[in-house]
Amino acid sequence: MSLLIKNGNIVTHDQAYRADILCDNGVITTIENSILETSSMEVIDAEGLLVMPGGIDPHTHMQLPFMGTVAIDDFESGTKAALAGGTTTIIDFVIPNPQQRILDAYHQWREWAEKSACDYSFHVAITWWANSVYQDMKTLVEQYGVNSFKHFMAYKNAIMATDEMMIASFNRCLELGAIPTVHAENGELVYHLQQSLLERGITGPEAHPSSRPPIVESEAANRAITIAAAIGSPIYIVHISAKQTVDAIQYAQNNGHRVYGECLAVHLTMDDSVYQNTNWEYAAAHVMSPPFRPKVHQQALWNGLTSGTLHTTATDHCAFCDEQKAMGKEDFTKIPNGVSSVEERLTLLWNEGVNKGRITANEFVALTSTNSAKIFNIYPQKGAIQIGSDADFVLWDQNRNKKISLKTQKSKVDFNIFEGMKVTGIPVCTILAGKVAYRDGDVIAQAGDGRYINRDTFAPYYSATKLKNQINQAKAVDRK
Ligand code: DUC
Ligand code: ZN
Ligand code: ZN
Ligand code: ZN
Repeated sequence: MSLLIKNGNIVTHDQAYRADILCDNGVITTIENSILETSSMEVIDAEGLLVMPGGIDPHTHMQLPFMGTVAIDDFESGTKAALAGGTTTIIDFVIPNPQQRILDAYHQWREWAEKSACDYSFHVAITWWANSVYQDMKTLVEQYGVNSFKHFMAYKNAIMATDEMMIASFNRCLELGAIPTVHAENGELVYHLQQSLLERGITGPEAHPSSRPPIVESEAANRAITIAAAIGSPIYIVHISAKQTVDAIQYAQNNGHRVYGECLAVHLTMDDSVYQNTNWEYAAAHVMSPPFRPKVHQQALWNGLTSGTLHTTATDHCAFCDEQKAMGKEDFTKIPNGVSSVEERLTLLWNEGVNKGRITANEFVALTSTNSAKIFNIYPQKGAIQIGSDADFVLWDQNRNKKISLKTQKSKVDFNIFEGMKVTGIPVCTILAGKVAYRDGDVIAQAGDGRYINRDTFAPYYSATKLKNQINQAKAVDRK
């Protein structure tokens, strides 16, 4: 059956116009002023609504085994929450245990993700280094459509990547046409600060931000950028939360380095006052890394987005219930890190961004969808409303109000850090591959409706670097 979306106001990253859209076999086949409906079409009247490309969340952790527990939203509940929030594609993370073959970990995650209700893809984390890792990276790129590898510069004694590992891996990424990404926090410093806080008897969640101050993030970002620059590789930095990091990225970009920056909807909307709450459960619910920051950093993130220094918004969705958070009751360093927001990202960005005049509706589309599709090389299959693009849409009512609440959320977590927040501008219908996946509070898509998305290599960067190397080599030969 084909799907006809009539009378909508189409908004993409660079256009806004009124047209009808016809979808067949999961892709867009016609975009015209007026398309005649026939009996073989399911028709959606989008009068008064914005029709935008479905959201792409480039950073989620569904059912992640982490810090002695497993994130509560699995690939079914987490992707249903995504659809309810207007997101149609997630890029999650395969995180191998150190010494685990990364190809084995990849297959494990693929199996877990078969129950996804929205489309999905994977970044693969480099948590150790050996010849098998070097080999498996090639297999992942060439046979499994992986074009990005993640490096955790934090989490010492667990998954932390050292400089030596990053140098080897960034080099390998460049050879393969993949992009390295980093969680930028100096893991040695975080460890040191955590121990000294504990030694002073400070054990509660209020210590969490003190153990991970902004300089811990900007130092690591600078170091990762330097390694990438020395190698000649682009780099993507996840969940930037601090002004100093935005400044470091801008400086590198001004010097010709291809640095991409991501920030989280939660960091844009919430500040560090949450850790001062004397209710342990409340403060612990907000423990994530990097932590929430003072307001001045939020402004720097918004400035980074509007100036083009930062490119994407994500969630780092990693949901833990109150009893999981309680694992750190005696020691804040044992509180599982992570918050839930895959369902709220778009509405938060609209409410705080578009409604407050910080970004335009076109920029909203770029920041929630198109830029991620371009950076991770799935544009215009995703992130676009073009003939041949996947028929993934969010139908947006910019005048509808909602109070965010645990009572209506799809996520399995047992609290909502945005409880009671009033927002204006919400998704009323989400369409995945030409089928209604969510409408008016109900998720219609089923487990398994999501498809795995292959991502191709970055030939242009690779060719440019290869060409530069060839020229340098030729020059070296000339000089001999
Ligand atoms: N930060 C979190 O808060 N959770 C998951 C992983 C991470 O880096
Ligand atoms: Zn991270
Ligand atoms: Zn993460
Ligand atoms: Zn509970």
